[in-house]
Amino acid sequence: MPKYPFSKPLPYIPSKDELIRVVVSRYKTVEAPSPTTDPGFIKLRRLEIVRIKTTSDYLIKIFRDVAMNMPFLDSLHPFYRDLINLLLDERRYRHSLAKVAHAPTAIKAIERDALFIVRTAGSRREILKARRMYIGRIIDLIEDLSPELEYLRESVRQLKRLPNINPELYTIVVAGMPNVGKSSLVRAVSTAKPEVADYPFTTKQIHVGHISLFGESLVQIVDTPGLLDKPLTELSKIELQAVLALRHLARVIVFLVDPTLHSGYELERQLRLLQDVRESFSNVPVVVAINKIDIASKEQIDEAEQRVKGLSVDLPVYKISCINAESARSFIMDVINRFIVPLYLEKIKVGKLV
Ligand SMILES: Nc1nc2c(ncn2[C@@H]2O[C@H](COP(=O)(O)OP(=O)(O)OP(=O)(O)O)[C@@H](O)[C@H]2O)c(=O)[nH]1
Ligand SMILES: [Mg+2]
Repeated sequence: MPKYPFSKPLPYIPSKDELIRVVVSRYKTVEAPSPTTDPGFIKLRRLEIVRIKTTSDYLIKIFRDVAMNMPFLDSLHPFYRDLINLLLDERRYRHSLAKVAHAPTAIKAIERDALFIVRTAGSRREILKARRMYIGRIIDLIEDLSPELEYLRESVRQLKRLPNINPELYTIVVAGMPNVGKSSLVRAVSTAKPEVADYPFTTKQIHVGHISLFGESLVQIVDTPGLLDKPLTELSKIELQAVLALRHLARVIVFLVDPTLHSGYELERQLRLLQDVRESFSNVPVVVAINKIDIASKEQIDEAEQRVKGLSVDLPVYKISCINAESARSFIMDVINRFIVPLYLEKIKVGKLV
């Protein structure tokens, strides 16, 4: 599976010091063979021209690679745009990239000036003066780019923290208080062992399982331990925004309720979280599943169902048991048929991609 959201690996960005070191040492080691009969001055001129061109080409390639291979933020999925907004200062990122992208033009100008002096030089001294001027201006240029290079280096470090989730798949997000059965649900319904992805701003990892639909892995189910299992007001502002980025991914949210007291949370508390999630993800349909019906009493199940229905009559409510894989799967297939298949058919009808 490729690393989302980038289509190619993030480039390596050298620091200012690395660049200066490499430029100086490479400059000295470039050689330009010339006939032994040539006078020393001619040899020096030929060598100097090759050194200047080689050094410029080397730097230009580095800066072009950075400019072309750093992600173009506008083309990323809104889920990733939201997370990147929290991780980076977009304006500064764009400015840094623009400055690096412009560097090859400035290098070419320095090269042109230096080559002119070398070609018209009448003495060894003039050539050495051109060398000092060329290297001096190149180092100034690198020094001048230093804050931008540093910022891009930092950006790469941050961008590597983005979770590896495919936003092109239809996503079911699972929420509910701790211990209500979220992981059991994901395990029961997804084909392979869920993949684990780090989630920015938390020490938490999310688990992503895949579900086949029409013979293709079109659906993913995301378990969010530690994120959508406590009152959202307890999250820091930045954590909350990171969690809310999930609304760009989620086509439906499955909210699990434990009607027994096994999970250790009163119904009241679970329903408050449900309300929280519904408000925060107001553009995403929420489905409630009363879990653990294998051990819950009829009274507990009825009470939970009535209380959920009391919140909103049109909230779909299921009764399931996640330790029974059949029950979990038929529940998820129902959710998929109801909320995802119509989107898929619509997509096929208009012939566009997700
Ligand atoms: N009897 C019964 N036990 C269940 C059911 N679903 C989950 N459990 C049990 O409940 C406990 C918690 O389940 P998990 O799937 O780990 O719950 P979770 O919501 O992922 O918990 P956190 O990751 O801690 O938030 C485990 O011991 C499960 O075996 C169910 O339908 N019936
Ligand atoms: Mg879990």
